[in-house]
Amino acid sequence: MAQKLGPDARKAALSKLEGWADVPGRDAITKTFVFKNFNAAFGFMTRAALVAEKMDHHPEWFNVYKTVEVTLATHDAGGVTALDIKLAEAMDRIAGS
Ligand code: H2B
Repeated sequence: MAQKLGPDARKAALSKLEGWADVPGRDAITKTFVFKNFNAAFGFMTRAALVAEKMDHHPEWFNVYKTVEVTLATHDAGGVTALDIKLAEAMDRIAGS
């Protein structure tokens, strides 16, 4: 099972990610993506969902119109693991393409 990242590894990983931040009061990371319209937001979610399913690692997310709020944590580990960093990187790639 994936292990929770220690404080140093967590900090290093977060510093390499653009726009991701710690969730206050919870061991998780979050980012709010804003797209140009609902179609772009839902396209992002569709593509990210396919990656998540392939990874067997799933986001918590909330969509309103063109905004998608994402929270990532590894539920089995009770915190942020390398899997969350990997999914965050994939989401950034998808959102940027
Ligand atoms: N997604 C996330 N974010 N955390 C998990 O711990 C997790 C998951 N566990 N997706 C997976 C599914 C697990 O329940 C299955 C059985 O592999």
